[in-house]
Amino acid sequence: MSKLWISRPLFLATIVFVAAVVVSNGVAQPHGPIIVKVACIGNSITYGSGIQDRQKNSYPAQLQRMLGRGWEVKNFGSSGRTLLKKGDYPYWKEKEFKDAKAFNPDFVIIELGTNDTKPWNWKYKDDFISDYESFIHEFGDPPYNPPIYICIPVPAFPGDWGIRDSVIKADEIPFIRKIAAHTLASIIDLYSAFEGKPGFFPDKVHPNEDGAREMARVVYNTLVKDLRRTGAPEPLAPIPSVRQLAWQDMEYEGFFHFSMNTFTDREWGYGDEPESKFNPTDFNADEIVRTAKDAGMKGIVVTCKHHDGFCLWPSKFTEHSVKNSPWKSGKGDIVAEFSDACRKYGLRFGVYLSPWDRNNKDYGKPEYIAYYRNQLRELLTNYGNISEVWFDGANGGDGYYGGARETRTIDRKTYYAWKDTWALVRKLQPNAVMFSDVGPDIRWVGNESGYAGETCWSMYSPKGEKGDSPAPGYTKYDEAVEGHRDGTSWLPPECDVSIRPGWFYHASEDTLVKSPAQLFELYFQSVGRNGVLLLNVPPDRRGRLHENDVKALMGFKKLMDETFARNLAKGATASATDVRGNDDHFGAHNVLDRNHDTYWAASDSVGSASITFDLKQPAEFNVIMIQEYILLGQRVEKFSIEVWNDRGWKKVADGTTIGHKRLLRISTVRTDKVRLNILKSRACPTVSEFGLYKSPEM
Ligand code: FUL
Ligand code: CA
Repeated sequence: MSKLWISRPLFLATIVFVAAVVVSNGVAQPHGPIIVKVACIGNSITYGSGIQDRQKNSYPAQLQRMLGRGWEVKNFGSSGRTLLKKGDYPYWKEKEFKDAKAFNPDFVIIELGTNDTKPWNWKYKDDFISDYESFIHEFGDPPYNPPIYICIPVPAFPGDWGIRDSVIKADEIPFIRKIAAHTLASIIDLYSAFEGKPGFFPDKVHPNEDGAREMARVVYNTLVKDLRRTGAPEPLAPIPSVRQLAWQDMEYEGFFHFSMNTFTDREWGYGDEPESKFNPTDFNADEIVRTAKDAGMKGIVVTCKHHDGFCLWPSKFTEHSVKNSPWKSGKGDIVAEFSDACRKYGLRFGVYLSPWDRNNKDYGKPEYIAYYRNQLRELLTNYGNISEVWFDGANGGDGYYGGARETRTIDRKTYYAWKDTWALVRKLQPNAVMFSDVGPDIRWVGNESGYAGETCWSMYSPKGEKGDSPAPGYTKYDEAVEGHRDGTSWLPPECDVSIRPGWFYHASEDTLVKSPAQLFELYFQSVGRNGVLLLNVPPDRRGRLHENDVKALMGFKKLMDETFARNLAKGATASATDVRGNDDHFGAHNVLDRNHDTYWAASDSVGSASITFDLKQPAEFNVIMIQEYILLGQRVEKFSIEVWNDRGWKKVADGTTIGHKRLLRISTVRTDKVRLNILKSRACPTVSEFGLYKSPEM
């Protein structure tokens, strides 16, 4: 996020203006023409396999003719290539890839994915999204510099290349939509453009000359349409990164505290517990992760090592792990079983590796940092995609420390050299978000009760306890609950809380499991206040979730389903007191299209505006949902909701911040008109979605 921001439309408009001048003059400018460069990246379809005279007739060549002078379109197609790094012929390794980057394009068009559908490639489909996002990142900070266009592949007509239309339809299309949402890349839909038109594909896969012209036309139309679009709001820094957005979209994830403490009935082990105590009788990661998924969680975080230093995987660097336990005769690996199950069920997988280690003899000395990083390296290289790394803030104190049995304190600011540890994570798992009291991606919300502030900014500038520079375990964490309106970093809050009083399983707490209604309330106080809910459900000594906990999770899920199944604003008409540039692209209808990537925006000078919803018929609701288009920054700081009754507008709710999502509960009202008033905003407001719901009586 270090680059200077220039808004995409401004950037495009500048280019187009320049291009138009160049085109209309038709002659070289005094200083030589400014050329707008388009890189066409792709497989054989872009290359032009099977096209007669491909130099002239491939789609990039035809696009060049359509755009005319002032543009330079270059073909970087390479036959048979995959987007997947682990595919048989990854585009990543080609000279064309290097050349395309060196070309320094102003626009990038990516047409890849067709060869990825072959069964031997698609077995790596779990990597598709992250590989694609990394691919886009190779061109700089998306999407502004340069704008990226990603193509939904052309349909594959029945043939025998191993290319499968069913995969494009069922997997690639939703994946590409997700990628576009995360990266702000624009989509070019070649699939719809060619659906039911096998005539363009004599060999079932490659378009002929006419097909390539059609393709060029679709690309041309998309580019030109974008060029005409003016005036999206300038991003208001700081703004989220792709990995932060992906994390926030998850909204709800599971936390599993399971380790030595489960068997010793403790919360913090001293570090001297014998490995022989770790012995789950019926550990079942598959069932736990399936339950998490059924409960609506989109990811999980597992305590791979808690403060007592016991490792749930057979680390090479210590004897204090599952490898010396009776469980599976020392051959088991809890981390591997969890990560496999996550892959199977499509959940994100995160690791908790306690920086404090009460077992290690070197804790407090420089040697321990090397040890800690070695363990991090093991977790981040041997277990596939890791989506989150959880750095706890509890640090130093008494412990076993290899037999020393003493108290060791560390300097929280310097001991861990956090910047270097973070860099290691970035290198090994670039898509993972890192959690701690100070980020660098997401912040601890400042309490372990699972709630964010009613006012809750994604921006936060953590301070040290004495107002000096902060470190994990050394912050004024009370301030994290609300964040800072003028905070300099984008660090949205993760709200961690346990379904039971303790973080680890204790049979004595079996009757103290939070009720579905309590969990539902927490959901409103975390997800509904611009946070992510990280709900801990500790497996018991069997290594399974306790029946009472599962019951509560499912009861909570039922409440969510019943509440959010029907948006009563669906089908309403929306009209705003101000629409940016009177451009439909920013019109109020965008807040009802169930697409977070479209939004209503007001004009730059407008800090307060209203959107009125005409429901057409009276509806009863008690939940209101509002989302901001946070890709352009978090803006709104005051709003209210009014409903119409016979005598006029009546206020039913008000609030401050919105952010990713704001949920408000009110007593049930019945009306056919609702008004959202944005009363104060840091810059012109945006709203991406709005909903009205009826939750069951509790
Ligand atoms: C705290 C730890 O000390 C607790 O044991 C637990 O892991 C919780 C999530 O974080 O700082
Ligand atoms: Ca929308």
